[in-house]
Amino acid sequence: KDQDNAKKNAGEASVSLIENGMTVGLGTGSTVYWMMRKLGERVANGLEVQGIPSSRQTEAWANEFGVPLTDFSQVKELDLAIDGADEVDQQWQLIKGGGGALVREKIIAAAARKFVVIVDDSKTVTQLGAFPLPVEILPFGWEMTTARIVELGVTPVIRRNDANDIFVSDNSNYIVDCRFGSITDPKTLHQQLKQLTGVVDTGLFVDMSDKVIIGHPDRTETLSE
Ligand code: DER
Repeated sequence: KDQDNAKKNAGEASVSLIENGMTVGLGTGSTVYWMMRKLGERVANGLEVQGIPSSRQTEAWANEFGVPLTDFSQVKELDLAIDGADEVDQQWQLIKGGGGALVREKIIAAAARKFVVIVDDSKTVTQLGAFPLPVEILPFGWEMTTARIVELGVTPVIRRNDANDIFVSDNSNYIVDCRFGSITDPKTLHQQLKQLTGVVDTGLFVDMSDKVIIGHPDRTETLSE
């Protein structure tokens, strides 16, 4: 319950950053759910905004809550992107991808002038890596790609859904979760992974966060440059 309130506080606080006429990147996850719900209320009260969703789930919430949508054929850049994270360290480096949407989330974050991270207070860490790092890989030859990742000193675990079938992302790819334990140099590790044949992208969002909103059960804390 406390964590729900913390997520709700962070999600709702972020909506005050959205100004009339903005195009906004819409992240994915249960914290984003609260942002979408609040944004829908503001749209109902007259706010003009257009969003680009980072997942089918977020697209469904946009339709449910009445948030108008657009796409990258219509906008040159996003004024703002708002998204959750699985871990945030003290340099605001992120691990994302718990919700399986990291590839589109990173495209959206990279397209935004400002990238705002909304987390409950359980996500802040001194060092990244306790959360298994999601890495999206192509299905073709995934066993070979996984073998290449093993050479970085970790055993990737192919993500499966509740029916124990291999999880398939919105991009029709697979995800492996990599338990590095602690990640002292996220920039280098991302580059080492990203360059491997078969790897699409990683859940390391390095030097991308412009603002972090931390939700507590009874308040929010905003960190910005
Ligand atoms: O998958 C993602 O990157 C999501 O943003 C996710 O990590 C955050 O999930 P939560 O808001 O449901 O905790």
